[in-house]
Amino acid sequence: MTFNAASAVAHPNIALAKYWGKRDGAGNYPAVPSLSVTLDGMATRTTLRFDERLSEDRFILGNELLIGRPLERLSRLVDEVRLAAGLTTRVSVVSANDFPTASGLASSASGFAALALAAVTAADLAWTPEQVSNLARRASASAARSVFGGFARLAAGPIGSDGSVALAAEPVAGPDAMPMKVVVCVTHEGSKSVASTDGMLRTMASSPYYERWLSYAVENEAALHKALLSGNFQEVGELAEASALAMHATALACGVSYFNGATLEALKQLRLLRDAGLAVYGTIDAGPHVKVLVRPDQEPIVTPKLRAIAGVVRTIVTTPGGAPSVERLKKPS
Ligand code: 2P0
Repeated sequence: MTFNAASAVAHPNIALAKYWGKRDGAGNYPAVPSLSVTLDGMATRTTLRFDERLSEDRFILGNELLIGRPLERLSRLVDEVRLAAGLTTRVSVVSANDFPTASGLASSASGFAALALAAVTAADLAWTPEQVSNLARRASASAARSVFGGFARLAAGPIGSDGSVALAAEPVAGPDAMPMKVVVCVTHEGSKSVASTDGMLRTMASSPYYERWLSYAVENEAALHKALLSGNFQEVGELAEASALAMHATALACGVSYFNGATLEALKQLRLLRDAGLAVYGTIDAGPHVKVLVRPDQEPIVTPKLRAIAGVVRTIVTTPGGAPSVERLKKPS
């Protein structure tokens, strides 16, 4: 019996310039470019084993055995690896996040990045990070960015492709390029109300502001990219908050809402802290949590104020992080 197994650890990323919306047709290509920071301090660990005794793929996420659509989505990614490696063997996968799953804390980004890396390594494919990123993107576009550490960019996808054009994220700058802390304000411990893919598809189909979002997101990402490379923290923060607000306004206009009361309260507190002279900026993904960008020297002042906001359950202080890691596992003796 062959023994092919690998274990990967990947970190979530937070888009500073947001991806929201897909190209029409196959391939899961984003309609807009996005730019993210990968975070230390939160991780998904995934162990994958090709196992000839199995007749079906078996995935355990946390303590849950996956069935139905979530299982099919994971199996589809592994199918691409099997095809490339000439394998038909089913896999057993055990994956765990050390932070809430499917709640807007980018667990699909770290989850699919870790799965892609573990599957490619276990199958003995000598793929480049770009190939792994392209594989992860097809499952979940934000995952393409978590294949890289530091700051990473994912371009918009081609128009009218049948899905066969490769599109990977690209590293833009290392984790030390812009000193910052990202304080995650957790405002709810459960799952989010609308899955991101569904929220995106509804926004594309019925938001009156979607066309404007498409052009705005391109301008915002280009400006943010430039501000990052020139080391202008304030401009990066302002553009990141603007991207998140524009994305959520576009979604809200057709009834796709991710905010709760604490989300709005946290945004208000950020405005008050800025009025008091602190450089703090918020960003929100497909969930109610607010991630706050702050200069490292101001973080000890800001975090207690964030924790005191009504509805903030807890805070997680993170820094820009490194690329994922992977190890091939040896057969137990
Ligand atoms: C992002 N989000 O750029 C944006 C901002 C959430 C808000 O990418 O459909 O799980 O699997 O490609 O990547 C979340 O959506 O969506 C996301 P799919 P994904 O991080």
